[in-house]
Amino acid sequence: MNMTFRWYGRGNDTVTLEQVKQIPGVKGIVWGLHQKPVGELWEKAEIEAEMKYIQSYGFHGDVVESVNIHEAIKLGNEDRDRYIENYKQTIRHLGEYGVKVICYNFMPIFDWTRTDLFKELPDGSTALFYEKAKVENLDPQELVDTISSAGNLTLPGWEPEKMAQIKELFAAYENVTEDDLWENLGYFLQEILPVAEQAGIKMAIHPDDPPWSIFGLPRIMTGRNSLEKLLGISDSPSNGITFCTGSLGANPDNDMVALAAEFAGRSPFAHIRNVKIYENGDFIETSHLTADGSIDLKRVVKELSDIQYDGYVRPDHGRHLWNEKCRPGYGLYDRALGIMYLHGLWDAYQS
Ligand code: DNO
Repeated sequence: MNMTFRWYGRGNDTVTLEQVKQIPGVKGIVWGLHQKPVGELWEKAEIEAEMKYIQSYGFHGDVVESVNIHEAIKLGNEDRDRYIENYKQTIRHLGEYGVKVICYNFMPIFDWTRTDLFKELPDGSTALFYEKAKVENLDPQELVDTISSAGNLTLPGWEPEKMAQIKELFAAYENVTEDDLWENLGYFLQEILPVAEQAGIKMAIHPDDPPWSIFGLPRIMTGRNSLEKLLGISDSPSNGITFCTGSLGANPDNDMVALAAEFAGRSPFAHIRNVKIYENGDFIETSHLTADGSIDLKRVVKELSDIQYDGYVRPDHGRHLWNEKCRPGYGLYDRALGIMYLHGLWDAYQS
C-alpha cells in the first residue's frame, strides 16, 4: 500500500506540502494541472515544474488525477481524434517524468455530484452530502438555468468552461445511450492503451459518482458488471481501475468487500473512504471509521492486505473539522485521520 495525498498545487490548495510531510507514512502526492483547460496538451515544462516541486519535499509524483477527457471523445464527435492525439502526447510526456498511473473518468458533463458541500454531521463537523430527491426532481433545463444565471448550485468537479456551454452539451447528449458511451470508451482505450503501455503508465478509470444516471445523462461505470466489461475491452496491463469505495459504495447493491476481492488486483490506484447511506437513498461522507458509515472499510483493507496490495492509495475525501476552511472534501485534518486509520488497519493485518 503506497499511501498518497491529493494536492491541488501551489496557490490552488489551502494545504501545503510542509503540512502533508507531517502525516506519517505518506509517500506521494497525487497531482494534476488543474488550471489547464480540458483537452489541451500537457507540456513537458509544466510537468517538470510540478514534479520537481513535489519531489523537493521527498514525495513521489507517480499518480496524476486526472487527465480529463474532452466531451468530444465521450460523445464520439468527429473532432475526437484531435483530442485523442493530445491525450496520447500527454501520456508520453507524463511517462518521461516517471508518472506511473493516470486516473480518469468517463462521466458525461459532470464529475462527482453532491447537493450540499457542508452538511452538518451530529458531531458538528461538516461533509459532502447527496440528496437523491433533490437531484431527481431537478429538470436539467432548470439546472442549466440555475447554473448559468446565479451559479448558486455549486457542485465540485465541474469545469467552468464546460458550464458556459452547458445547454449545448445537454443537447449533444440527448440521443447518446449507454451503449454509445461504451463504444466511445472502447475507441478511446484502443487508441491510447498501446501508448500508455509504452510509456510505462497504467490508466485507472474512476467509477461514476454517484454510480447511477443523473439528469438523464448516461453513466456506465456503476458497479461490478461495468468493471468486468471495462476489463474486457482490453487485456492490456495498462487498462485498470481506480478502486473508489466511496463512489461505488453509495449504491448499497455494490458490495465493496466482494468487489475489492475481485478487482483490487486490476486497480493500480484506490480511493478509500466511507459513506453513510440513508434509507431514502441520500448519502453523506463520514469519517473513515468503519462504524461511522455503511461500508466495511476494515474488511476492504483486509482484502488489500491479503493480496499484498502494492498500488497507490489515498484517503480520498474527508469531513471539514475544527473550523478548517478548505476545498470541499479536501481539507488536511480528516484526511490525515483517515490515513492513520488505514495505516492502522494495514499494519494490524500485516503483522
Ligand atoms: C473526487 C474525485 C473525482 C475524481 C475524478 C477522476 O473527489 O474522486 O473528482 O478525481 O472523477 O477523474
